[in-house]
Amino acid sequence: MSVITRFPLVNSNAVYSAALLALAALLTLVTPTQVWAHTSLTASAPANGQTVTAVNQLNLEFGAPLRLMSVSLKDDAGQDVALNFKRSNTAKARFVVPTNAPLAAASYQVFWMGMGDDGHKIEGNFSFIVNPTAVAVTTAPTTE
Ligand SMILES: [Cu+2]
Repeated sequence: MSVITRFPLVNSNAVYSAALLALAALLTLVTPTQVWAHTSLTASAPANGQTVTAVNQLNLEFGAPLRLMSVSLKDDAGQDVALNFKRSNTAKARFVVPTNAPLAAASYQVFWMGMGDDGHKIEGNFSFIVNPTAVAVTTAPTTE
């Protein structure tokens, strides 16, 4: 009668756990944060904080498609400025919202609100200045 004794070099459960931990760590490193968080405005024209000489439309670009539910524009006197905005029925990442007329010289705030794929509300705002006599200043796209 022989006694067979196994001397595993490593415990297979330990290897499995270590592999899972390594995989989890790798996924954390390579997965963009957008997967976990709601999308947001990645760029706009005019850009946040930008001074421009003229504006007849607002361009909004998001990190992932959403349904844009509302966009409103206020000047520095708190007055609503008319936009030709139409609520989107399909999710898109880029939107162009024309103004009803070229914007007068003032500073402006844009408030936007969208609906993500999971039905959650996402909102934000950005501001810019219209100054027809300004030398156009370019700024990096906003990350807000
Ligand atoms: Cu959500």
